[in-house]
Amino acid sequence: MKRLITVAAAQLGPIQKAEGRDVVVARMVRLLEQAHRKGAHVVVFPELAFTTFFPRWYVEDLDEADGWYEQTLPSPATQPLFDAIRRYGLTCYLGYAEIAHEPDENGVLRKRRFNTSVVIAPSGEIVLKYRKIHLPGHKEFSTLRKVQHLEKRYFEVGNLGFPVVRAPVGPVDGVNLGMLICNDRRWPEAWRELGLQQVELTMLGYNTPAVNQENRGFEAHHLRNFHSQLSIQAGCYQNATFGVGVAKAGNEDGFELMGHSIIVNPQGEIMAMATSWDDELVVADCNLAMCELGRTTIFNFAQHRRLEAYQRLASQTGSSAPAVWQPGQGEV
Ligand code: CDV
Repeated sequence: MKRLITVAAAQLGPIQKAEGRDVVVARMVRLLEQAHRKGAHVVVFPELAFTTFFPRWYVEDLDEADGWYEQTLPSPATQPLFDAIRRYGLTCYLGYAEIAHEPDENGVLRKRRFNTSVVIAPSGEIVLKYRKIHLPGHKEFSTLRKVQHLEKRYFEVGNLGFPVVRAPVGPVDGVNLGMLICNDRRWPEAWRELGLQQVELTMLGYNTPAVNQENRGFEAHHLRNFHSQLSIQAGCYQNATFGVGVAKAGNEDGFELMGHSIIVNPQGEIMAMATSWDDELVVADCNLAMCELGRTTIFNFAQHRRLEAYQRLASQTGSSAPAVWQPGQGEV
């Protein structure tokens, strides 16, 4: 039996450093209107959707950067977005920078900063929260880089694991919804955490520089998009889930972010793709029943996974060099 929902990737064009939330929220509301007109049930926005990709800018004192973060959701500035979600009866994925006043791992109450996403129900209620786990970049100003990537300065590692929830979406009573944020999409462990909870729709937003900024050797420009799509398509196929990867794209104060937002099916095929580096909505009809084939055959985890052979996965972080074989030694 078909379980059909219409999914929209709401790509955002660039947001300049000087631009305020009022301008961005109005653009997002326009995308929600379009999504409604096109019959979408769920809309996915990018990572850190309300601001420019601020981790490229160094600040000495993080308290001076509070303006990039949300202290409450909704706030007076973001309320129009929640009003539109309610008006159009949409489920929504939203990425934002979060300030939370909560105890740390030592039980000390303090101001904490996370790169966060939420699922918002058509009622405006927040259904599920995820805090980004794979934070790329560095903590201190780097003189080796042309462009800073200070996510490790601006955010703590997420402390909510990889949650999945079953919630109604449009005409379908229960859809297993999961989230990743940007760099997480490159890590198979993150997808597998969701796959082990039978995720059916994996939503993720990203801000990915259009060229590799690491400055450690040449990477051809087209590979940026290739690696992004490769990761999302493989994650969807290997975990029998639909996936929606949504960019913040374009030229932000002279720094380019790639676009190519995509909707992917559980076979790993791209169903729809953005073609601009601007605000753009792409839509696809997703039959969630398609998730069953992979989940019950080649990726039937209960039948085929071999935990006894995966010791390193949860006990070792960095790679280690293998034993060196010498001629005449025989089989190692
Ligand atoms: N915002 C990100 O997480 N960006 C990374 C870049 C730095 C590689 C990404 O994985 O797209």
